[in-house]
Amino acid sequence: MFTQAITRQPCKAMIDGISTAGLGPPDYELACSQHADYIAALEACGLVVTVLPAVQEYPDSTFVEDTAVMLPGAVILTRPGAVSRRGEVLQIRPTLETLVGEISIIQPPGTLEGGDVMMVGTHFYIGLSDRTNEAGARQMIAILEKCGLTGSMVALEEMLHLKSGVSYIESGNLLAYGEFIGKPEFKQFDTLKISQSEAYAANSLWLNGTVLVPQGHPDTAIAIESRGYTVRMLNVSEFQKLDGGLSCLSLRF
Ligand code: CIR
Repeated sequence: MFTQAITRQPCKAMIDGISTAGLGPPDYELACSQHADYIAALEACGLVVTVLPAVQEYPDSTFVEDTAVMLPGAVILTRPGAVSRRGEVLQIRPTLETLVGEISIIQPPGTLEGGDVMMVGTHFYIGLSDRTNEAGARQMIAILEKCGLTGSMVALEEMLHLKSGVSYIESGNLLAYGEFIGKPEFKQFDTLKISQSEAYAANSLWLNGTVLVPQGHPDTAIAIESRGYTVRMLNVSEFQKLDGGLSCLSLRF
């Protein structure tokens, strides 16, 4: 169960965020209103939400998930592969220091972004992507092992982050899209296959029994509901324009 989350308000500079989506620039005002709905959804799932102020210097800073990995009683500060995002880690560090005991930091030449990390109980899958390299993943696995946890690497070919295409929704259930369908690393899960037309919903978010699903992906919502979950749809269109999904907008612990 999650009890807390950290989010960061979008900044006006988000229109300059990194994007490959081809959906046009985000609307800042609409993004703020969608962000407020997102916070309300986290609260409705029982989380106490810390909302950090916008940081204009970092257009992508609302995607706090990439800056840290939350472990039980500890946190790993990342070193984003996207150079323009590295300073976001310093911005969030003081908040994490007040909330969590032990802090570890990914060191050069390692790179790691939280979007590449998927937690399944005490095991962490780490995607090797354009943003997370093997040196970063190795460092993370060493930190996990010191905490009595485990990690393993999963190579990515197509997606931005591991969790752009795969989400663990607890109880053995996994959402998977594209290159992740049928991956041997995930064969022990009961996989719910996400179709091309609903690819963006592969990044859905389990929160204490409820699954947040991006609005406009009805087949995914129905499939998740049929497995006994409560589904809550959220419109995050302005974040999708920057390649960001539901998980990217918070750190949960
Ligand atoms: C980026 O390219 O870094 C941002 N525009 C989107 C980050 C999305 N984060 C995530 O999937 N965890």
